[in-house]
Amino acid sequence: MVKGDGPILTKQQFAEYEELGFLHSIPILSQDEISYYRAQVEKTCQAIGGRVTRLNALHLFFPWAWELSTHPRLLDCLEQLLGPNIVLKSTRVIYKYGKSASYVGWHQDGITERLEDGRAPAVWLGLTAATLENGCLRVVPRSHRLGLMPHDSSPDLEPLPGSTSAPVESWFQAHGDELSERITSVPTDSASGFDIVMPPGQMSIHHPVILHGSNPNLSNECRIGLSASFSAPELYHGRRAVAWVRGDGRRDYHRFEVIDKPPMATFEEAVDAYCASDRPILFAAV
Ligand SMILES: O=C(O)CCC(=O)C(=O)O
Repeated sequence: MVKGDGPILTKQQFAEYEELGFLHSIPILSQDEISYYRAQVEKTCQAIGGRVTRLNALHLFFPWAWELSTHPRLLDCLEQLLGPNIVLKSTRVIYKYGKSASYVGWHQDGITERLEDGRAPAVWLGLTAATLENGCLRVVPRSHRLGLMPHDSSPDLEPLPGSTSAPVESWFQAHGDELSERITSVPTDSASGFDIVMPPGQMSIHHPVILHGSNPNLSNECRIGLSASFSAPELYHGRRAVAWVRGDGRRDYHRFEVIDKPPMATFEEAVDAYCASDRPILFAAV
């Protein structure tokens, strides 16, 4: 597995992750890489059907998406937080059109697997700038200390024991232009949110219990980012196969199926396979 040439997190950044529950502004992509991956996203969205706003699991179909999600510099950072072995559990490309009402409600990623360990973070890597106006990722600093909270469930998510939130009858009726599959009903004082403003090519890392979301895009330009969830292998207890993206640790020791090679498909084959799969595709309202 290829190793990058940094960036290396400082002691202070470790302490910040522990204390605040997130890190940001970590430079990952060069200008050429930003242009290349952005062009791949645009081409993929067009091929899949035009005004696509959220695509899950592209890394299992498209070689470019695997490369982006396993960029050596990105994995170098994670290795420092997670240890030598890393699995990639899921990815989402979120494409927020200019002047679009789509937003991501406050949620905690860890709710899906009931995971509260900081060695199962998610990253957000921008292919455009992330600004206040275009609805950058927002987090509530230190909220990872609050533990998991009741979430209004997505259709495949059991409520937390003791949760009083009513089941949502129709996800789209209830949440309109909501892009997230997990939304908490905890009233979050928006003033307590920290806006992760970053130039293109930079990355943030957030703890699985931190409350986060993002606002609609009020600007004229699109906002594009990759969100990807990783973990140390011993923390993963899900049923889906996961990609083993770094480390030589024993793979047969775990209960889950391991994918250890990037997809080899041509672009056209990947589009066909993706469209034929059960992956949800969200289209933006016109
Ligand atoms: O891209 C965004 O605005 C939010 C991404 C996010 O919250 C997630 O993928 O869990």
